Amino acid sequence: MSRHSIAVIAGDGIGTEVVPAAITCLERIAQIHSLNLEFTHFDWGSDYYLRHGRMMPVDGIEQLANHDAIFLGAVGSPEVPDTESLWGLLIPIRREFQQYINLRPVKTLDGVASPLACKEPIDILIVRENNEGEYSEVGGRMYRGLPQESAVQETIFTRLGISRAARYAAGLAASRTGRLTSATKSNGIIHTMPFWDEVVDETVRDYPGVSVTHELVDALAAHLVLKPWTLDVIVASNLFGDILSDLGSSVTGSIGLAPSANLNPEGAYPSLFEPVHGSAPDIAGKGLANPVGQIWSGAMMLEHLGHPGAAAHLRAAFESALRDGHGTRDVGGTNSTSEFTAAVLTAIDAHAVEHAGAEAGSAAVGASTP
Ligand code: GGG
Repeated sequence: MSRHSIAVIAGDGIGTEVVPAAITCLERIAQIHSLNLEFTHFDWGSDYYLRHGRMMPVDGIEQLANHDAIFLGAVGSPEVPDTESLWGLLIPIRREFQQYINLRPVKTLDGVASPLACKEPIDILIVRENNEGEYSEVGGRMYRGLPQESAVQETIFTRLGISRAARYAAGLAASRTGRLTSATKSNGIIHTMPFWDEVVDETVRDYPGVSVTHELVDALAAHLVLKPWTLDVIVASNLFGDILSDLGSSVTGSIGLAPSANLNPEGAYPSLFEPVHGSAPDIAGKGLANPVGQIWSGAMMLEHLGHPGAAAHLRAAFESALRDGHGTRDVGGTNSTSEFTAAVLTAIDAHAVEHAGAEAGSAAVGASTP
């Protein structure tokens, strides 16, 4: 029996609702596929901050380092400054564990209506650079409260950071259609973005079957809304990737559906799996949250841990629950979080025979989408 220790940080708001829902599904999948998933829960997040003045303990990173993967819900609370909730937990984890790829699939699912008039299927992989770029603590504030108050925020791009994101994205593109789109803004951002373009081009030259198109991020945002089905793999900086993936998931029906994997592709450190959505304080505690993004992130985690058959089984289950009309309110349905989770559990059992023992291979770590 394969054993994996998984650190769980449900975090804030709806994270505390969708994480237990997803773990129930993962436990059922583990039973069927003879996996031993050991979940260790950490009560870190905004409530912890209000009690201790920090989002996680001083030795939080060391505590997480002993696990095979990290399963995160959401961070963010109206009672805690956003800079604290993000820079006190998620960003240090991404950086300390060199999770330099944030893989964010964007895909239409049967049973979920897209707001777009044209119903062509969408199947995009967004590769977001996850360790540098616009997310930088370099800078500062001067003359607070005075008329000359000013703020400087430096954007940091390195050859290493750009090339490893481009290499990962090109590898994915090579295993799919060979089409890679790079998000740029080299007409306006005149130092970092031409550098980004050059390093992407140099890197992609090593992949003869891959052609890269540079699209200005504003035009690419419009492209995602007007003709998303013509896009395949997108590589983008930290900020551009974050914005494009929220937009992309909304185009497929709801940000509540969107999963993500924060990957250390070398496996030297644990990778982290989380839905793209945040803590959604407006609906927290009401049983309205859509657990698909969290469950799908769980499937990406299973795939990363070397269990593509179990991952495919879990994806098939939530897909079939959606197809059968069991949606939460954000996708036009009437299910509560627990009703939808019950429908996924039923579908897991219904698909057990066809998926049990089928550990079919996949092309890239965490890349497979339903
Ligand atoms: N699901 C994790 C979460 O709560 N994310 C909120 C957020 O603001 N993330 C920013 C980011 O991914 O950079």
